[in-house]
Amino acid sequence: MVLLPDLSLGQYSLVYNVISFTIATMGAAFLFFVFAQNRVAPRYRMSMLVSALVVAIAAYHYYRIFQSWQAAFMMDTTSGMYVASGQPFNDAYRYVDWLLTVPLLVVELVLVLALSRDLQAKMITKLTVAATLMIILGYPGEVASYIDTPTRAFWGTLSTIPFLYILYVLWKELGKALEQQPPRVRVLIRNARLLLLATWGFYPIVYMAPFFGIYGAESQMVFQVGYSISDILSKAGFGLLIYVTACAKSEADGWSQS
Ligand SMILES: *C/C=C(C)/C=C/C=C(C)/C=C/C1=C(C)CCCC1(C)C
Repeated sequence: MVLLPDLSLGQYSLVYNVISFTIATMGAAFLFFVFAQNRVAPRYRMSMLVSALVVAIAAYHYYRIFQSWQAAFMMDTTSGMYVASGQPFNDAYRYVDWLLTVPLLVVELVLVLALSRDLQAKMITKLTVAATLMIILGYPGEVASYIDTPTRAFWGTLSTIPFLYILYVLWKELGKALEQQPPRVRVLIRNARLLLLATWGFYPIVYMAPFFGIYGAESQMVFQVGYSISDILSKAGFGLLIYVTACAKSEADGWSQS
């Protein structure tokens, strides 16, 4: 179990507010993706539904993380610091969330392309298996104490292998499929892919905080705030780009809402 460091009022509140903000963002994104569905052609609605699922799952887990954060600390009036209450802070919610949402995010991206059934099934299988492996392999390193950098490095390296494979599939194989898409859609998908690279690439950097000499209260800040911001961009932000892509594809198909 990871020992919780003492936090100043500012540190405790920063994480508290960022998690609270994340719940609100995910909830709002859920409503948006549900209600915006009829603005795209029926064949792209499944992709929007998956976007909605992703942010709904995240909103739930952030709510649980929020509760766990509140329970894990208490104000020590003599020192004026937030100290461990004795109840553990459950970091597993985050990884359970990723285990569900990361495969769904790649499904979202592949679905909006409306590829041939065969190609679609192949891409989804490869990407979801790799995404699942990436998260499972990262977990033992995440829950290792931040002092135990060799364990973190070992699992982090293993987890990076499927991560690189995902990038390979998205650039190499999806790149080929992109050539058959209308020009505007090609640009949008390239942007979605870049957003995916930028936001997903941020997770391993946050994970490595202890390697940059960030320990204790600071590492707790970096993990919680860093992962929350990444989650907002990679789930709600990415879903928004998928929505814009679905609109462009609907238009290219000659579909109009009415
Ligand atoms: C909504 C949540 C998302 C998109 C989470 C993505 C997470 C990753 C891309 C995590 C990757 C990791 C590595 C590549 C190595 C170190 C361990 C991880 C799990 C942080």
